[in-house]
Amino acid sequence: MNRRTFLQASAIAPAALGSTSVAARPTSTQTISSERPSVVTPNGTTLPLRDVDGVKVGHLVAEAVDHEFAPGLRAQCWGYNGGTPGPTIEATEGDRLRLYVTNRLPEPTTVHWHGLILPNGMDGVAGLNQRPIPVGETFVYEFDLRHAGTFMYHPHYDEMTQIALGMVGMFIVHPRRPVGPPVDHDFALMTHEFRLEAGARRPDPNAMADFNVLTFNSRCYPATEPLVVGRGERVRIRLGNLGPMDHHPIHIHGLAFTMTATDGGFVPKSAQHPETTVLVPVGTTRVIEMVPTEAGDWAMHCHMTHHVMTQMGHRMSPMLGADTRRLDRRMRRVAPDFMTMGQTGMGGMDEMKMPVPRNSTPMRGGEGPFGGIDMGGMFTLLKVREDARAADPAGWHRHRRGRVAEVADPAAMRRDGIETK
Ligand SMILES: [Cu+2]
Repeated sequence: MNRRTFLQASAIAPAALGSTSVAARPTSTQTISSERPSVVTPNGTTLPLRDVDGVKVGHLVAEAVDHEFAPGLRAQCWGYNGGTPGPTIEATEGDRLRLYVTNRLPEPTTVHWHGLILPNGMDGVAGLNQRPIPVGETFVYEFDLRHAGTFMYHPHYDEMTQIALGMVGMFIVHPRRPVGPPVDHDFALMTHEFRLEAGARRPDPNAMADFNVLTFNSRCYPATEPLVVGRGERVRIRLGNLGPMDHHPIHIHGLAFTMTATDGGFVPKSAQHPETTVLVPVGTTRVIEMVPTEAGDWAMHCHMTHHVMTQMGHRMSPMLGADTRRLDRRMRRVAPDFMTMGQTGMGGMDEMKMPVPRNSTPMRGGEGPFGGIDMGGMFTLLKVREDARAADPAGWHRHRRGRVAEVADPAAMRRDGIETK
């Protein structure tokens, strides 16, 4: 495979995205072992690796990418091989890797292989371990994968700018001999955050707080591809956080999971405990495993409430509980469409479909089976189906009769002694 076919292969996925109806397709181009599933990177790709005399050879191209976070929200980001995050690197303990890195950015870069134990000269810290890769130049990294785990990669030159614009990726090294029970699904999800002013074309790399585009694999809900799995199947989700500033407590509904590994290694069975939320601090990976027992559409999201909104303006006065009728009457004399918002909460915002500035999607989530889902940002869906292979990723769970919360029956309320007056 020459460089052009590499680039074509990696360019397919970003172009095809942007809608939740895109099937959660397998992204790996190589079968590493017949017993285990390849890692699926929702909304992402896997780096093609070519065997050359026993060495696995890959090519990363650091470059600007025209990126869509969600329908209606695009930005000029930086990434690898046409996308942010970059392609997931997937190999096996004991492999020797030769990774070429071409720099098509307007400034130097390097790649640091986060969590991997390597010869010092392969560690990628500009100035410390190597000279930076000049603009237009290709450097080569070559090392043995001595240990298995869930790692990441990112630049270690002008980290603030390059990481803030999206230059991150996952690096997965499967163990030679399986650790723990075999899984049926293996997903990789990177949390990230950007500051993108409404209407702006480029994320602000100087932001330190008030990030307003919170993402899984650089997508905001509803553009995050759902994770479709079978009831009773064993599921592994590898979470990685290379965001600039924020740690993310990732919560999954409908099940409990255990953390089986970090980027430091595998967690001994005796130290694993059940959780429903896992904190993924900046600069770490957290691998969780679970066996969903309940079919349904289960929310998976960061539990920081401001991280499940997209481009919400936070610099507004709190209106909750305010009586604004007189204010509204007076304001309408000069501005007939005037309307204050938030007096009863912000829940209806999503459904008002108010005009928004160009290239922005404040708060907007997606359309669910029961109406609007008012969460955007770092939100995705774990769809647990009886038959995951036959399931339509865009479809919704079919509820059994009487198994959905509904308006209460007055006779039943009387019977149960419930009074609402
Ligand atoms: Cu968060």
